[in-house]
Amino acid sequence: GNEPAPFNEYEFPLDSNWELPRSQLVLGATLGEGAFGRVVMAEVNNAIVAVKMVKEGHTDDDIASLVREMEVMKIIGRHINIINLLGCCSQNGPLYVIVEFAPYGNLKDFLFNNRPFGREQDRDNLQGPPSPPAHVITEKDLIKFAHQIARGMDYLASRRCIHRDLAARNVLVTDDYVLKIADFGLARDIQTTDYYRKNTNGRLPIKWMAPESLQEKFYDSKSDVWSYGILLWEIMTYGAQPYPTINAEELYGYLVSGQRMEKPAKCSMNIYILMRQCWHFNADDRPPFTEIVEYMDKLLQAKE
Ligand code: ACK
Repeated sequence: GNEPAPFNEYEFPLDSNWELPRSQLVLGATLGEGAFGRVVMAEVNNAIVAVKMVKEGHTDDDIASLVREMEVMKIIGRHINIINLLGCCSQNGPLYVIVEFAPYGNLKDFLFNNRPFGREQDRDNLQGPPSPPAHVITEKDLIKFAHQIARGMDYLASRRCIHRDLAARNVLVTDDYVLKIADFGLARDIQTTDYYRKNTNGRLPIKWMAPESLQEKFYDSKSDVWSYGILLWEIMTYGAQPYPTINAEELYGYLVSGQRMEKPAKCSMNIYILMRQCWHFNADDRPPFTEIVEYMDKLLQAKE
């Protein structure tokens, strides 16, 4: 029927490696909501954490994908540049998946809100004049950001994890400018996802997709490398909107014809060369994340 599901409708096997007592968890403000899930801030033993849960009106599939996401996180293991699993509450109540909290939110908004130049031209719903940036982000910081994301992706690729939606909106910012890739454990049902529909911010996720993903729904680490190239472009523009003049229907033709985004004004040629390598039409010609990490190591050493 349409009755809301009672919260102990589901039973999960107890995993004592990860289970935390519910009584230790104090739930706080909602950080955000997705299509099927909600992320809430919480406190456990004086530490701030983020808790993922399903929303009211969820389906059995929503529960199943949250469980799968948690199991993927357990299997992948820890790395500094990913949002790590901390524990769960799975018994006698709603499923809570407890992960690291990122106090500065997503990278796109973080870069945009701390632009050292105009924040007027590109904002969707800017109200009033922007306040001065709270953080000073230098060009070297931008390269360090790109480096950290490459290291996180190299780790995920080594664990056979394909992200499928790598973008600045899915990278979170924590203390000391440590970046963490989020949502890598999300089961993405590519067949049923309508990539041509705008997301809640009015953005088209297709602009991060490799040509083979657009055309054949094919994803592997090399399609993640393509998306990494778009993410590099987002970083070097402090959170601009990729291909602002191209609509969804035109994008594939634009890429097939060999056209690519131009070098952003504040981007060094070394970084632009890397972007262009990530955007090779032929996936085999794109560098693996291991090589991207080495390339960035050298760039940073040269800046010492
Ligand atoms: O883009 P945001 O500001 O950052 O809005 C989304 C929202 O919750 C739904 O995913 C935010 N969010 C997700 N995971 C975390 C986390 N671990 N720490 C802080 N915020 C998070 C995300």
